[in-house]
Amino acid sequence: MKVDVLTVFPEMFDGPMNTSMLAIAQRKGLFTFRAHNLRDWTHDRHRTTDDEPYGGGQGLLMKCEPIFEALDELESETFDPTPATTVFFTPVGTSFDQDMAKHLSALPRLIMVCGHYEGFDERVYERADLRLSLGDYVLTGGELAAMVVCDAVVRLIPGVLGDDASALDESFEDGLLEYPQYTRPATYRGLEVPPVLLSGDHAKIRAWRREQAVLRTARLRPDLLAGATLTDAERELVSSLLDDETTGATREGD
Ligand code: JFH
Repeated sequence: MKVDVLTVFPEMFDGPMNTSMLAIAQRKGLFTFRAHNLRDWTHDRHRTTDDEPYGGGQGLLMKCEPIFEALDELESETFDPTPATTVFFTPVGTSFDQDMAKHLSALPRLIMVCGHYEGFDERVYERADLRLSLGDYVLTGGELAAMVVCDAVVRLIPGVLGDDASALDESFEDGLLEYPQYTRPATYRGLEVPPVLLSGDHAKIRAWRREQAVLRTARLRPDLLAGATLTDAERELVSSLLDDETTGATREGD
């Protein structure tokens, strides 16, 4: 996968893109990343990328011209006929999630456009295949969102992790949260690892993990239960947990 980013702060990408998994993916040749300075597509002495909004109002907007010209150039690169998917980051875009990460990880080439100030002149969206947001909060620009999306997408490219990340993730995709996990030591500051995990009884461990995943989802993310497939016994377990919590009772082991 090739990722090109357009930004007025290309240096923001240096740390994340050259660290850990994203660096390894590039070294393995599974992922190519380039950050381009939008100011390289300006023509004035001050290399202006922003201007005041027509009709008045607070703040500045990203101008059309540098963005259109940069996209003209990147999309027409003759050494790379791979069609690009152009993504704009904006607080009013579709919320990024794991399904979108999977969708993007299968694409050959992404161009991500990061704005600053109060966002873009509306006409830039003529060039958008996708408008993405991370969630319902306002960042100062699209750069951090682009890095989050790169991170989530690149780990799904086959060969990037030791294991196939998407295969590994799928084993958890029963609509529930993950079960709790522990590593050595077995006792730390009086905190014990659940004895079943030390028992060596793999059937019992599997059953315990499933039960924990159900309980934890009911407690922390009850909204997810609607989309999960539970047995009748598991539904019982969930409703008894909810009953306990309204009466203030606790279950042994909680
Ligand atoms: C971005 C910014 C818009 C104006 C609320 C009411 C008025 C500041 C480019 C993504 C997520 C972003 C994001 C993405 C790209 C840009 C700053 C935009 C307004 C805000 C103010 C500029 C922000 N998930 N959050 N933020 N900005 N709006």
